Amino acid sequence: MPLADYLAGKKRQIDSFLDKYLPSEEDFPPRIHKAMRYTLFAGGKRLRPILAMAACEAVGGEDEKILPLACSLELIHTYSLIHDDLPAMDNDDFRRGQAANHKVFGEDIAILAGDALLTHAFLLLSQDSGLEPALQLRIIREVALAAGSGGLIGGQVADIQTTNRQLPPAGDKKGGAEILGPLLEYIHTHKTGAMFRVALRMGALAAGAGERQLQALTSYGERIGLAFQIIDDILDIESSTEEMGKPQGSDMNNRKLTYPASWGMSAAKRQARTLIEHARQDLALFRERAAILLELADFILRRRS
Ligand code: GRG
Repeated sequence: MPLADYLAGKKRQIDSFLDKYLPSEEDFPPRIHKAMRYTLFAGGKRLRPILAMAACEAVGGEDEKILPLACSLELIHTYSLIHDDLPAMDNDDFRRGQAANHKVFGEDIAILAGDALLTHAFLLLSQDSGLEPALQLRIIREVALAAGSGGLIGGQVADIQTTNRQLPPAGDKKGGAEILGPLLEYIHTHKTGAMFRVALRMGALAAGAGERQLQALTSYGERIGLAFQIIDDILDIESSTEEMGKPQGSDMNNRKLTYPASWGMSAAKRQARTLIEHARQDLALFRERAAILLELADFILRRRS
């Protein structure tokens, strides 16, 4: 099946599940439910749940069985986007092609909409999934760790703390590279990578993966997660330089610590290509069952949005 059809089919399944699962816009108090749905159904790619389902298939599991668990990742991801756009964080006015949540509902409701999506994620994770309870508990713990201060939130904090800070340039003989390299890697592997990593592990664990399979999918998840973020930074710069009067990407304007800003565009592109190549190699043991994950790795490298 062509990847575009696979992605569209999975997105339909995920959207339909989330639509049935979330409180309706009319449920009291309607404003919070409208705000939660506003950003959730604004057209995200649904990559994290799709990766969880594809990992489950690669190990030989039935991906539909983990649909609810996988959807919890989209709730967490959407909460992080809503909070990231707030004036106290990245202060972005647009998200997913429409006005940011706080621009429509106000900062107070946007904060609460993010909080509610995060809370609903764990409600969903704790529903009876048909998995062995100890296994489900392990998955819930892994998601909590990935979303918490040792994962997504930790990465966001390091990102905030380095934004607009004077850091030594990468070529600095007094240790620019030594400071920048680990910091950059920490931000990327945590802010973006942690949710990709746990998506792959969730799918693998739910399908009963053995240790070698689990390690291979973990490594694949870490590599595509890092590549995804590098590509995101490259796209941010490229999309802005294409626009008149906007000479640099918003991350550059905010002086964010990114690969292209620190190492240059060509090195960043090379790095992303190498990561995807290695991620593809991680999949060798799954043979033909890895077809979709192989295509997803290429998709991450090729993506334009
Ligand atoms: C506020 C705790 C907290 C974390 C924020 C997600 C995040 C961390 C920041 C968003 C800023 C950003 C642009 C990060 C780059 C990587 C990323 C997460 C991009 C958006 O993910 P996509 O492309 O988005 O999967 P869609 O809309 O398709 O779901």
